[in-house]
Amino acid sequence: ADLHNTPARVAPAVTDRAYLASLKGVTAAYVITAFVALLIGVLIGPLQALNYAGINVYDNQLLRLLVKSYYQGLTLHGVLNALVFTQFFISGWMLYLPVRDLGMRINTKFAWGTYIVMTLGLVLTAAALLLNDATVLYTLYPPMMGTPLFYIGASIFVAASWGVLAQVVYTWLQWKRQNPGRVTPLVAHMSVATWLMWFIASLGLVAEALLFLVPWSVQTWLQTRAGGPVTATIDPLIARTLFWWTGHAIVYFWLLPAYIAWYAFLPRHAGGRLASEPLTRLAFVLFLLNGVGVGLHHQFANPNIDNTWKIIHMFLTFLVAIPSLLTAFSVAAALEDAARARGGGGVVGWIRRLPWENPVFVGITLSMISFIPGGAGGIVNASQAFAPVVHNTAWIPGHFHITVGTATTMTFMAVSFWLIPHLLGKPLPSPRLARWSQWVWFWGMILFAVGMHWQGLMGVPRRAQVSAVSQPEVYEAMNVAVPRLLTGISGVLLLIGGLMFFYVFFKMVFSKSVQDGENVPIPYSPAISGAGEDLASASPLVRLTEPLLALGVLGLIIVLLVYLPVLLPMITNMQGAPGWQLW
Ligand code: HAS
Ligand code: HEM
Ligand code: CU
Repeated sequence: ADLHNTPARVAPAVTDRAYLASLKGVTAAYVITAFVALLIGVLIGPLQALNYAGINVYDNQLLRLLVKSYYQGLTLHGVLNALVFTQFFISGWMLYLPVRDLGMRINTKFAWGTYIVMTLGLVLTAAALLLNDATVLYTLYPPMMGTPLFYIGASIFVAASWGVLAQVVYTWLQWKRQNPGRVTPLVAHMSVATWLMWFIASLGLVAEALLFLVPWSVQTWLQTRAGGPVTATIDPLIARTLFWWTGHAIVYFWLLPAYIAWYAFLPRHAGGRLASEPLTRLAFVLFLLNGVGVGLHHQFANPNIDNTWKIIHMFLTFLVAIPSLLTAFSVAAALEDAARARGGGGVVGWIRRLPWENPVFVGITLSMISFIPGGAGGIVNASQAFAPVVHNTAWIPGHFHITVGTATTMTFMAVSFWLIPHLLGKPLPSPRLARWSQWVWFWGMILFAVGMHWQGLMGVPRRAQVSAVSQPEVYEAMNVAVPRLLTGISGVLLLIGGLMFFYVFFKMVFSKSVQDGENVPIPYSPAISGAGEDLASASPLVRLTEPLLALGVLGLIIVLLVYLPVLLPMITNMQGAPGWQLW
């Protein structure tokens, strides 16, 4: 078979309209809940940017009614943006896509049930946060301690993601049974690989919560209520290590769903073709194999971990940059192919021929451009030689606002510009404003990144209310007037860009349905090099990347190999610490 120039896929038609409406409904529920969380999280961000501009707004009485401290705000910001927004969006996006891609029928009652459980987890967690009972930051670092409600809510929240995961993997296995010898279609392949990666990744956090956080907080709570001495303790090092088992890989749980949009759909928005389906499958499999066992790069500064293991995790981190470099090559090739098809020429002149009038294209492409320095900064962070310079400084928030704040967030924003019309039949109200929101957000994040990376290099710490230190001259003496100014301006730009986006988004959501959503098709891209349909005639790479379950088992074995030698000495030498409530 000629695998070149595979025509664009069309999702198998669904004839049962009531079923389709229910499937789309639950997806839309996930996506809309995600953006409500992001709205609240994003409103807090500029206050923090002002802090890093030397302006303290936390003494304001009105604000004090809402957040008691800088750290309560920071916890809400981290949890709502990085944990809640992402997981809700991804659960909708990566449930809907593989189901449509495979043309399978799922039990939508189960899907709605999972949504309800996830929302319940969110409500419990949010209640604890808003009551200032869990100001422990989104990394949940013990011995800072929240109430049991918080940890139980968070556990329910993560468990609900397993519900979606199970439904997708089960549906895929069913499809495999009904279609023996067929190659899994690309989007389904990417989705299943991502969910399996998340399963392996989440084990660390689940172990941390069930074995340590929940028992410790419940015991402390009971002992406090009994008025007796509090003897419950926790080992902070074990907790951190289990956290980063999940905590690094979670960034790929945020990134890979965006990669799905970059690989499978962006070329279509740009009027071009995906470079290679087999290579795309390889990238996702590399994340499945190597995405999780690298978490020690967050713990270079932690004592009592053998440096050999820190170095091994460092090298494995460098290896896991490879599938992202593959992605950079692939998406750049796809865009160049698209621009040349539209008559573009020159070494870089073709860039002007891309569809810069299309808000979906603009948001996704700007998010990719910002991810180039974001990813490069990640490699700096991972280098044991540089880490001591940047660790725990403002450099780090600089790094992750041009990864999760753009590659993930902007991509999801831009996706919503076609996804909501597709799901709900409500057209995008103002493409112009939508486009502008992405440009303003992009420049906001770029300025933010410059300001924060710069401040970090000058030694300004992260997670510090630097605008309220008792000796302001210490901060003044750090020579950061310019980056402080840039950070402050970026906060204002991001507020404006964010409000523009939310205006468009909610105007769309609250408008009347005026079209059949299926008239806005899922924008599958054709491929220059396809994967084919039959496994028997497929290339060795396609055959190698097909058995995702087996590859997932291999991925889990790798994680155990690089984590058990780190965890075992900790478990045999537990050091208990009592809980603290600081703010
Ligand atoms: Fe990171 C800390 C290392 C990627 C998020 N990271 C964080 C934290 C977050 C985060 C939230 O090694 C803070 C955690 C905390 O609170 O303490 N990170 C890496 C490395 C990568 C990486 C090596 N991070 C991400 C992604 C994130 C994310 C993705 C979210 C989505 N990170 C670290 C380390 C730390 C860290 C240390 C701890 C620091 C410390 O000291 O505490 C890599 O995966 C990056 C690989 C990416 C690339 C870029 C490829 C570029 C592409 C775009 C191409 C675009 C084109 C556009 C071609 C190599 C794919 C063309 C367009 C045209 C118009 C032509
Ligand atoms: C932390 C600003 C949007 C995720 C921070 C910090 C600032 C900031 C200044 C550092 C605070 C500190 O270290 O003390 C902003 C602004 C935003 C924005 C101005 C846009 C309006 C986002 C988005 C995400 C995000 C969209 C993710 C989806 C985080 C996370 C932290 C953080 C995870 C770390 C919290 C912690 O250290 O515990 N943000 N942010 N932010 N931000 Fe944002
Ligand atoms: Cu990491």
